[in-house]
Amino acid sequence: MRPSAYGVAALIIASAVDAQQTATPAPAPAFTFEEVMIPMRDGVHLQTTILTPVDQKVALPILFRRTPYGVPDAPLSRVPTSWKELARDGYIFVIQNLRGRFKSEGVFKLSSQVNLADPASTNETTDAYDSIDWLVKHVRNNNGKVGMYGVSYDGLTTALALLKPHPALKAMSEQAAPVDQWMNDDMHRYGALRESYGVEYSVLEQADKNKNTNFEFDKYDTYSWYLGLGPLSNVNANYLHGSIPFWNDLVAHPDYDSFWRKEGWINQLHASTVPNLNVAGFWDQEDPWGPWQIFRHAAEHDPDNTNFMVAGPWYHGEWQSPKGDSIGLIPLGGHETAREFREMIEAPFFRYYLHGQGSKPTWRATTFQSGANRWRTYPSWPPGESKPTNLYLHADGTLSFNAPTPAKSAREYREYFSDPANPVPYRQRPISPTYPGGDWRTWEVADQRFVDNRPDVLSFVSVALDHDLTITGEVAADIFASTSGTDADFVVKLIDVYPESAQPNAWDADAGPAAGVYARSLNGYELPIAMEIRRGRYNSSYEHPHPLPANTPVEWKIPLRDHDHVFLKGHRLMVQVQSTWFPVIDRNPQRFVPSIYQATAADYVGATQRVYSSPSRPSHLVLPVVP
Ligand code: PG9
Repeated sequence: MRPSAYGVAALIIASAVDAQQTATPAPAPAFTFEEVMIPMRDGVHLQTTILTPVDQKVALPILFRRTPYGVPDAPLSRVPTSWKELARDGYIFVIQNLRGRFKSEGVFKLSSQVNLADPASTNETTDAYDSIDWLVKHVRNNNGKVGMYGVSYDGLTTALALLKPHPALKAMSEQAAPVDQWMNDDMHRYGALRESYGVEYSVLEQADKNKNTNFEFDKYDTYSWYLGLGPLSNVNANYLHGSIPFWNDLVAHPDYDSFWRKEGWINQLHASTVPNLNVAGFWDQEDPWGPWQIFRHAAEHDPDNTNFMVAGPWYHGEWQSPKGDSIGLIPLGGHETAREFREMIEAPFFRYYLHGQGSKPTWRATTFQSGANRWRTYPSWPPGESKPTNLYLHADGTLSFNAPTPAKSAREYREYFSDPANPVPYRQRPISPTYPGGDWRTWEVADQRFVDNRPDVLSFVSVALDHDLTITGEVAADIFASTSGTDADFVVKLIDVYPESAQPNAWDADAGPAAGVYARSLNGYELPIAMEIRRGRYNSSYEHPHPLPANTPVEWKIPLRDHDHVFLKGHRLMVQVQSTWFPVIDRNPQRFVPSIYQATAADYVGATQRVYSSPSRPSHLVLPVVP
């Protein structure tokens, strides 16, 4: 990782900020600095930095973060932005490198496996336990209460402590933690490989113990690089040569087998074991799913109401950035959502549980509702008043709340030719490398007009809304589709289309900084609200992939996650359907093969895809509409 404040994806924001702080010598450190090697139960020592406020007068709680990205190794010159609100209350900040990273001993496996039945095993749950035990006994002037927090990997190591928490762990905030890397989040979407992320992240963390390593591309446009790479087997054959253990695991386990079931640590969580503030971004390009699963699993047994959910209009980790006043081009009504989150929600949460001041949240979920641009609190999630409402795709390219009728359905489907040799880019080319960052962070809000005219993307559009339409809760797609091949992917996007006028519109004046990938105006902007992919081989079983029957319509159920958005009056709804999303998702060969990692170039074939719309095959989205 390079020490640019928000460079290497937001995943490493806090660590990046820490590293940046260490770049200049500290004339007057805000914290005293101490580095220790904390022993684990198996004798491995973990490199840990302890930062104590220089003006500490009373015993303070510890805020503990565990990271693979590197800890500050010199005094900080000032309080990092993301800590400011917390630091006002007074904490001893402790940051630890995971085993096998930087000066920490042991091996970094990039694994979430936790086997509590094996007393001899060590994992992120036992390392958190052992570290907390050591900290409360050895850190001077601590008050015996520990909080854990962190974004993404640091959120994962936080959340894994839920499985066997140390008694001194009194509160935590997992933020964007993945929970099952085959089902969703960083590495796959329901078994469809996140190719560019999988390659680049595995290299980032496993190429060199002592640093974060950016994969060296020989061209800027990674779309063209991954296309030139050809079949996935070439990743190892031509570049990694088996040197990256996590990539080797991905390749060895294409299906949802016992390896991935063990990686899916969430299956062991059925209760709220520690007060937890789960945090998710609605436009998180890495881990949008995990926090909602942790929230739901912990809610299975939560008699003391200690399990909370916060979600906002954020890319991965944006809630720890200075402001969060826009997402891409889209302004957020003058709100600084990131600062507001930290001030109004995160700091009071830890203040209550670790300092015993203030009061417990009375809500179960708080969101920043996009479109309306306001904070909302809910006593339950999804809120009871949301009604699942079908939004139908029609064969004439329209979208409406009316089901297809026999009369209207003279034409029963729309079709396109999906060509793996010319896949639909997931964002506008050139597609820069994932790391060290850039437009990767905001691609999920990019104006989808960049694919509007592709013959292999179907768009369905509604009339302009005559009233605001609020969706709060889970969105899903239920598509009837066929392929002329024997395997296929379908990507579904729900889009908010801004009104168009020849004049600059009201939003343009205060639009956020325009990254190169965006159109310059919000006139007609096509803002994705929800996007997801399903891979046909896993339609009937995740464990045992099956070929699709060629030229036969089948039902595709595609979960599109939780959302809270208002489509404003005058806007239109759009749904786009396509079968490639490259290179964030690897190309489906479209001819069934036992493992896509073993596919040859000849296995990648074009196929005709049909999306049906008829009374018996009514492709639709299910929207949680608030009346
Ligand atoms: N999304 C990154 C990650 C988390 C956990 C496992 C693998 C990758 C991150 O931002 O840390």
